[in-house]
Amino acid sequence: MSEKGRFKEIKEKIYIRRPQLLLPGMKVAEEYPGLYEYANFELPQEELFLPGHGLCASCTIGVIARHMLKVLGPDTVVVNPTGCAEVSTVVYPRTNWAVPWIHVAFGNGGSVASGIEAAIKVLKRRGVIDPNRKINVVVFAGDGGTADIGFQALSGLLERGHKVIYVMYDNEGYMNTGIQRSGTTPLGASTTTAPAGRKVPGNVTHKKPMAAIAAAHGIPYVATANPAYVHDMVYKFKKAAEAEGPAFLHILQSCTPGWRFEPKYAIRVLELATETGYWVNYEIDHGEFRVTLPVPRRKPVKCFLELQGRFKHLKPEEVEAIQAVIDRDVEEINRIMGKEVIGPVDPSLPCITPRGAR
Ligand SMILES: Cc1ncc(C[n+]2csc(CCOP(=O)(O)OP(=O)(O)O)c2C)c(N)n1
Ligand code: SF4
Ligand SMILES: [Mg+2]
Repeated sequence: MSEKGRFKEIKEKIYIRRPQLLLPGMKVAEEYPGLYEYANFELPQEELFLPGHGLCASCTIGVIARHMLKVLGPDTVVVNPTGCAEVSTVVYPRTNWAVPWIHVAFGNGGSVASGIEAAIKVLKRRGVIDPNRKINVVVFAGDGGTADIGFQALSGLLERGHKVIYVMYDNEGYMNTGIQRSGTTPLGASTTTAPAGRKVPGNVTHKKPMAAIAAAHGIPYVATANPAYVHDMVYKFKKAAEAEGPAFLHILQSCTPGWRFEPKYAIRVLELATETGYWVNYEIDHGEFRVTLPVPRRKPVKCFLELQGRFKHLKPEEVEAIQAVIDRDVEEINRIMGKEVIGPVDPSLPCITPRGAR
């Protein structure tokens, strides 16, 4: 990356090399014209993620959980390490999950899900459960519970090949405990443990590329998703459920108090993440890489950053440095795809596209 402003000043002290976003030698998928036809199925009316939860106004964890269960259905066991999703949905004696649900510690989601999947297999073999019954086992975990403390449990699950869908909802920090930095907090974001100050421009590390790390385990299905694009996200839940082994979904999730935007912008800010190329929606299906939401012309990343209080302290040259990181990621993706799937920055695009104008 091009280090500028305070990023440059602290370079000697802090490790800020950008990690690999994608795997070297990644194979590009054949064109798949049926992509959206595949996702064009009726979602059931039935709600399995029930209203009445305690998530903040406009928290997009609810959008993810609700659609996940609409696709996976009632025969789903949810393993939920502690985090916002857990503390806000299961306050004794009530629950918002109309499916079997188990609370686990902060770091052991992968291990508990592995055990449940293995137990279901044994019970099927012994005839206690109908062997033809399809039961989904899902880990629904935050970025802290996945990229940090839950990392080894996740890696074990992936290397052993358990048929588990691992959903990491990524609000880019430990939000439930007061907005601490995590391994997926982006460069330049101010958090309570990576505060912006006169010398330090907020977080000085790059976002851990969890999808690439999961894909490096050689599992059948990996994807990134964004709840502002529900159609794409739903398609990926379906693909994950159909995978013959582990599936890992890295889903960006906007957090009102952690990212500091007005609640009405919860979906807007997620749209801007994709429209600016900050977040690229892709899948790695049996090792084949495909961008599922191409962006012909990009908005400048400042559109995404400006909407959020956690980036308010950044100087123009630091915003430029973040833009340079994104430009390089986009270049890498286009190089692997062998064509331009994410277009150049077009400064004439308005940051906020009026509703109905797209
Ligand atoms: C071993 C351990 N350390 C710390 C905690 C306190 N704790 C609970 S949830 C959490 C952060 C969760 O972050 P994340 O997984 O990103 O979920 P989010 O709150 O952002 O939804 C922490 C630090 C804990 N429960 N267990
Ligand atoms: S703190 Fe953030 S992630 Fe947690 S419930 Fe509120 S909006 Fe959702
Ligand atoms: Mg988090």
